[in-house]
Amino acid sequence: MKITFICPAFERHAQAHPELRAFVPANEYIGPPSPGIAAVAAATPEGHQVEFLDDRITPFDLEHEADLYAISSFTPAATRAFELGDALRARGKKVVLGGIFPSMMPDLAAEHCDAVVVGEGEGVWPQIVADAQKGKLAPRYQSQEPLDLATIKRPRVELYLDAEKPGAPCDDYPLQLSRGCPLSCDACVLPIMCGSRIRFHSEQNVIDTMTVFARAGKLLSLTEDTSVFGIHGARKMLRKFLERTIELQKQGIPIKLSYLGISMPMVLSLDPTLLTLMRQSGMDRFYLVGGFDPITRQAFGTGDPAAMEKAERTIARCRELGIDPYVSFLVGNADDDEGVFDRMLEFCTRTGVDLAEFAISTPYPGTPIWKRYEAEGRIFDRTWKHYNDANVVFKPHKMSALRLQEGYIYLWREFYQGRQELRTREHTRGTIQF
Ligand code: B12
Ligand code: SF4
Repeated sequence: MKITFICPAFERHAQAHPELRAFVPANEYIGPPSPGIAAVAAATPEGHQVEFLDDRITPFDLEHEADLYAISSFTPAATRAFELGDALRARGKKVVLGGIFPSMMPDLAAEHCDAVVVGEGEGVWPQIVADAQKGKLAPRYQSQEPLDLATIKRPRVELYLDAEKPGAPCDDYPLQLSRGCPLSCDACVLPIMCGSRIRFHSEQNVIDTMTVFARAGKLLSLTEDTSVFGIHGARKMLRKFLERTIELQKQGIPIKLSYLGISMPMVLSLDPTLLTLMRQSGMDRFYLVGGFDPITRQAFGTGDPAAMEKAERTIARCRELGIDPYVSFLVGNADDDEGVFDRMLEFCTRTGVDLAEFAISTPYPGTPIWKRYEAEGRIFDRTWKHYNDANVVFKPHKMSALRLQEGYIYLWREFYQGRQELRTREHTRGTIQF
């Protein structure tokens, strides 16, 4: 069979609000496709032709020919995923939908495909391919338990490299060390999607994946804050990973690491030897998330002095370590009143943060916050493409939806209007997830 994986288009900040382009002097981010596609493609049994099409880069041709379409979708991409599913099925094509959104909303997804995959795909994919070949797809597939990641094949990331548009490559790719998280932050889907135990990829798979990207000259980022947790052996694994990376770099493999994603207060708990290793591996940026954890929610939401002091220390600590803080601020949390916007801007001025992005709190389906807002009748917009952190889809607690939407634009404008020097920076240093 010919199997075509598709990453459907969705809107980033600048695409959702083109007016931002007038005052944000940063390069627009060309993000990677969902990491799930390469992971599932690797589990395809021998004897099938696999291709990957990135609808974000080149709009999918609705006359395309294949035997089976495998569409991956997180929430912002669900609108387009459903459009593609409907159009392909109207031509009699077989469509499988998987990813975070179909996993959280399987009944809705089922209306737009022949089979929905709930949860991790690698374990069920060989069966799906076999069933599709026999013309007997089941309506739903779900692994019975979390996968042992040590047993899976390395992701077929070459598919991503082949799909890059000449002259407009993806800015970076995430490198995953593990899946799962024992915490349950109210806005996060990860523990629900991947379970509460941190499970690790095999060292060999991580190294091999990293090497493929490195040889293609790609920047890699570590996007999971779980990497620095002092439980389940995660921090030990991160340390080992950094040591191996440094060794490989010494052997001449051109590995380029860009950032580690982490909740702001966690920076304060990291020990200096780990941070030294990070620097030695070339990683020189933290993607600091503010407004997701209770401390920074309080700092920006209520202006609580003790919480604010902690948030400020986070930035000071990054500076001491020579690691650039790039802050992703989340607004629209329950404590946020109209003062939140200026509190964030003043924080940036006081601490000298010169790279930031601003996102609107979004109740993603399946998360605790989604369930709470549903019960409270706060959710007024179910157009999934609006669930991209750039639109208000719920009734906020302490201001109107309109005020929150305006405040988000105000933050981007006010923050960047005095920072036009960003335009002169080298491409990577002047690119944000915008
Ligand atoms: C890595 C990551 C990124 C990376 C890569 C993004 C990407 N292209 O997916 C970066 C840092 C670039 C990023 C950015 C953004 N992200 Co992000 N990101 C994550 C993160 C940390 C992990 C996701 C992941 O890699 N999972 C592991 C892979 C293997 O799992 P998976 O893709 O789900 O695939 C598995 C299954 O779903 C299934 N599967 C998937 N597809 C298919 C298809 C088929 C056919 C089958 C059979 C199975 C299957 O099998 C796979 C393997 O088991 C999550 C946070 C979290 N805590 O979950 C957020 C998350 C996915 N991001 C999110 C968002 C909103 C964004 C942004 C849109 C934010 C913004 N406004 O800019 C941007 C988009 C940028 C872009 N791509 O251009 C949201 C999505 C919300 C939701 N519930 O749908 C999340 C959940 C964070 C959150 N807010 O809670 N992100
Ligand atoms: S945000 Fe991070 S710490 Fe919180 S539940 Fe998600 S993965 Fe775990």
